[in-house]
Amino acid sequence: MTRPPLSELRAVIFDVDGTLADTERDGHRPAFNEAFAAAGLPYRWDEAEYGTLLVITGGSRRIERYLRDRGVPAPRAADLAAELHATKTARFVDRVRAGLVPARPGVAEVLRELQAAGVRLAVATTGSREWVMELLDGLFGPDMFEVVLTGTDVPARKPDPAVYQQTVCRLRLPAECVIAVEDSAIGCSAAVAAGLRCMVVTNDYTSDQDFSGATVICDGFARNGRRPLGVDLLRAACHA
Ligand code: XBP
Ligand code: MG
Repeated sequence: MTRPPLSELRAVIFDVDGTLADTERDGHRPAFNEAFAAAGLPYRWDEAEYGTLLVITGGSRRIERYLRDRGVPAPRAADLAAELHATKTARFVDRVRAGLVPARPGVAEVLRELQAAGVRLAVATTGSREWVMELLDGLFGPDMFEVVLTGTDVPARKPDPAVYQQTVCRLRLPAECVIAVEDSAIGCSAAVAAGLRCMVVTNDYTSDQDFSGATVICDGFARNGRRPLGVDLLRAACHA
């Protein structure tokens, strides 16, 4: 899709899991495993298997699919998944409060740089509201993001574009003035389907994915002492 060049970048919408914070491998994954253990279930997701399960967005849906694949019948799988996910969420919040879920290196500097340049900041995530606000407030302070929409707030999770469409709507800006920052192909598809440009900042779980819809792809916000990605790069992305 060819988009007209921008005269001005007005807002950036960030994904959370894998983008603003390193949540998945050492945050959500152990919390899921603690929930299985607390329920007396034998399931444990190791790092590699968890990576394959990330194609199913939404923790409750992820558990439900896993249970279905192991022969648990549909209604029981849905109920059990909801129960397990409630425990998982509580365990994940414990990890957040204990400071075990870090921001990605360099991302706080990028946020501050954008804020200082007058660019509005928002969040569009598939994660659940019960933990998202606590994590964002703890990592970046309570006033960093003007709009935060979560998987709890929308009828369908990424790659459905709903969370991006609603975030753009809340910002009251045309999509052409906004760029999304994502870590995964699923998230990038959601942003592009909402009419947004998308910068992808990959991580270990996503570096091999197909980002054909992305405007810019990089592998970190800051590395080897180099200046973090900031306003200049995001502006360049908008003109690509
Ligand atoms: C994130 C997700 C979430 C998290 C777990 O995707 O799919 O399900 O893995 O959080 P994205 P919950 O980064 O594309 O938004 O357990 O709260 O769903
Ligand atoms: Mg993500």
